Amino acid sequence: MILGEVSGAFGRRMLRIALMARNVLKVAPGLALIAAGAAHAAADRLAVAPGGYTPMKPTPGKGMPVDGGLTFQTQYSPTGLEALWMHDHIVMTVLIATTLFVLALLVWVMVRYNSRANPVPSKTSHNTLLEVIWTGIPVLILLVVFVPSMKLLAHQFKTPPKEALTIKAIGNQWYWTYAYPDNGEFEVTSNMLSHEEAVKRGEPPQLAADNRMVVPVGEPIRLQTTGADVIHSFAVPSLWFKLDAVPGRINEKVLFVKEPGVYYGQCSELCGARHGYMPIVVEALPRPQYNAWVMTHAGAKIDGAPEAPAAAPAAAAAAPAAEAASGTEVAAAASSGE
Ligand SMILES: [Cu+2]
Repeated sequence: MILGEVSGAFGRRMLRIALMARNVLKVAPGLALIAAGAAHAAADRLAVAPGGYTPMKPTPGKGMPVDGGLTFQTQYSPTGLEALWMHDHIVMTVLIATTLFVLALLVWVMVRYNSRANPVPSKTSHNTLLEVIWTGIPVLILLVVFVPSMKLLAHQFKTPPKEALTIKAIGNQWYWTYAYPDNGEFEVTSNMLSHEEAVKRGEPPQLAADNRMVVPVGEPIRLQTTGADVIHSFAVPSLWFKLDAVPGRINEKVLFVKEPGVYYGQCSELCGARHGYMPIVVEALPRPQYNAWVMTHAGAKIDGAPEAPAAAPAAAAAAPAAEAASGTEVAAAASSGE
């Protein structure tokens, strides 16, 4: 009897182990695919597109304000889409419904209880049920707004992953500099284009800059901001990004651009006489094109150190571009890898 129970339990355990093993085997090809995908992504990250870099032409109406625009710009980042959804579906719904309800109550009171229609007013001063309702419903409305807004806040300030590319935006009176510590520490100075020059290049006047902040598309970027003199603010409406650039400290937030394009913004903290003339231009490019742009700078490196061991095959492809741009490190890595 006891032996039978023991062997029954043993049998069940063996069956469970067998099932687990089957599940592991089922998952294994998936894991292999994920690993292959990761390796592919790592190789992509180091690929360099041939043909160097030509500034991308902006798409009219994309990443920039439009004439007669009433609401937010179309969003091109995950947090932007989430925020826009919250604005359109939650905040606006609550706002419109509340406004209409209060308007209806006002109209009802004015028509039904004016002195002509209701010459003898009621002396009622308390109604427990009504008071519970008009306290309870606003509390529920606040909860409905609170939950998604806290979620959005948390998503906006999520810590960037360890392998994220770091870019630093530095506000100066009155221009921006962009530093690329993971790409060989070069810096780009970005000044506003004159009205004529912007029009000539097919860009929106007062928003166009001579040098853009070029970023890779479809990956989280650790964007840090700081100020060189006074407080500035790095803001790009279509990417749902606004972060103060404060002297003596670094602020940090994830920038994620969902599709290639040119996105315009402006300094958004009153910073002095030419505050209105320090636009921000973010150009998001696929990795190989981004890497090609990186390689046009002296001393450029394709990526930070963590990727170095896997760099050989992609770096070999990168070598011609690297030599052209005198980026010796990648070329050296390529020749040592052969
Ligand atoms: Cu400023």
